[in-house]
Amino acid sequence: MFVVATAGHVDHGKSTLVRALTGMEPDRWAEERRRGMTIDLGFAWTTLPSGGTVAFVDVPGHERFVPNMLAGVGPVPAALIVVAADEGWMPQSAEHLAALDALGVAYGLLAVTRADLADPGPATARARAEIAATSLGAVPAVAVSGLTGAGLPELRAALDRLAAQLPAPVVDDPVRLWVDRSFTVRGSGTVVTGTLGGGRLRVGDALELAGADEPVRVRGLHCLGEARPEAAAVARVAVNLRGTPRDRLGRGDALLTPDRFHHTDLVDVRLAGDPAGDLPATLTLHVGSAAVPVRVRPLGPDTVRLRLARPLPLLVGDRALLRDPGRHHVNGGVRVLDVAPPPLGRRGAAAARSQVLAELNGRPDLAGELRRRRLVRAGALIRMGVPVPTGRDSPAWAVPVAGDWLADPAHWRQLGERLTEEVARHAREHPLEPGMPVDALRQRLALPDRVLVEALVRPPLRIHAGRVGAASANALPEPVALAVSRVRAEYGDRPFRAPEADRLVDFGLGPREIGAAVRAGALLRLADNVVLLPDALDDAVRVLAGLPQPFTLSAARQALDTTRRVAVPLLELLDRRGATRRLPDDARIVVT
Ligand SMILES: Nc1nc2c(ncn2[C@@H]2O[C@H](COP(=O)(O)OP(=O)(O)OP(=O)(O)O)[C@@H](O)[C@H]2O)c(=O)[nH]1
Ligand SMILES: [Mg+2]
Repeated sequence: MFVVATAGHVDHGKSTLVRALTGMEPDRWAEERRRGMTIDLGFAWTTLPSGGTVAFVDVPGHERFVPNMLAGVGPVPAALIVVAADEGWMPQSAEHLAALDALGVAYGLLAVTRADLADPGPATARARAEIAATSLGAVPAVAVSGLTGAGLPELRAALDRLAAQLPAPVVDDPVRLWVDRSFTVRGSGTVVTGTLGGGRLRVGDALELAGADEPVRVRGLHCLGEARPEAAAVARVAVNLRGTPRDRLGRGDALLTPDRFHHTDLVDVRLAGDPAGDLPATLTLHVGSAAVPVRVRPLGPDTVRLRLARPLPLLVGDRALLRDPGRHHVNGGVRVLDVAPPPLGRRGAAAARSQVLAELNGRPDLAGELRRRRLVRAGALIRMGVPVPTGRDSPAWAVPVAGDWLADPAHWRQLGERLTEEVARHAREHPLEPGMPVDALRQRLALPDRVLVEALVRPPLRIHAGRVGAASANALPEPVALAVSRVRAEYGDRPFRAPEADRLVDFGLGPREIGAAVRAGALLRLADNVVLLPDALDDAVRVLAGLPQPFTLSAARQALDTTRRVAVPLLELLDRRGATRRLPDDARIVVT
């Protein structure tokens, strides 16, 4: 199927022509038929000589209804421009053409209608000249009469040729169906219609709807009045939604493949039209079938930041249009450069941003995004419309550094260096701690995710017990090593005597130092403030094994030449380690 939108001044014969081509009535409303004027979008379709189908989105020409016209042409890539032979080029001919141009519509046809009333020559010449200067370029022209039917076969043939020129739709693309109508069908519930420009819809699909917490389900699908299990782009579709109240959505909403779009209310765009400095502070942004008020902040000569009154699912590269509703003026098209732009807080940030934007062209550019964002999730980029290659063909810098995080290679290297510095600094400032806590590092490096810290740790650094330190974390900090060596010097020949609390203080062994020494295996802690040199355990077993078995606590104390303060916890430790066993009468034996 191929979809084409009409365009042209009021009363120039658009609806009459669609009616003559399709036999269907595009003016759906009684009021439209009473007034002989299109107010809202109309839909009709027919089979072309080739056997293909063309669906028309018929738009109103009256200047009051330009927003409706824009909702109709927004999602449609081809236009049938209608000019009346007897009236020629008129204001809304120009405004509609400006809109098509702003949206970058590249495929079209000119139909000069009411050719039974006047010579179509002058109107044709003028219209072709106007159209040639736009994104449509040179278009074929056909003189027709909706009244007599003259020229209709030629027009049908021209529509067939136009259809053959259109680029093939990408049916693997995610779905972004801009809703142009919503209504209720008795017994079925809410139905929305739209032009499916890419992707595929199936009955049963779950789709995302901005502002809804839950996905909406496709209960039924119709294409051109026929029920279908599935519809692939390009197609006019009517989607019956399960359990979605009619007032939950309408024109300007979009049904989306879940998790594939970023809803944004802030975009940086390039202007093709009025210069940034000439734009009023508030305008209306038209994109797809949506029309949203925006605040305009000029950044460069042809770049602006737009703050949208409500978020839209926009992608890098999207074309949209700015219009001043008060002045009936299409200010021009815009091309979306960034759907997640950085805040402009600092002084000079706007100027710097304008330089960045000057380099962008709206074509998704993964390497550039990584350079600018430095660290970003692949999923986030995909939702912005920047494809991320996967599999064997992807370049090394497009492979996630952790989870689905992608990093600019230079930035990642720098982060690795900073991590090493931070760990070294932490070791200097907290010599007794066994490394820097991962979360403290995460904050220090302003990283959004702990897995990034983990991925940055390289030998000789390592993560142990939630901290990042040197792999040789067993090495003692210098002051503690000194204290331990003094213990050894003083107690080496009486290994079962533990220094009293005040001696520990003399040595400089407070609770933290003792903790560090114990973790490093330089001291053995039997109880609070009761420490021995680590070889004491093996020595004790040897001494105790020399005693008549079983032996009492008092015999052990004497043999070890120590006090109860040491003997009691020492024997308990040996019990726990299975070196000794305590018998029911409290005597012990050495387990051999
Ligand atoms: N003689 C003659 N009259 C025509 C022709 N086409 C349209 N008309 C008449 O022109 C008037 C306007 O036609 P429409 O088809 O409603 O025009 P339109 O472009 O759809 O108008 P809007 O939707 O309001 O913008 C009607 O009275 C039609 O009967 C034609 O080819 N020949
Ligand atoms: Mg009409």
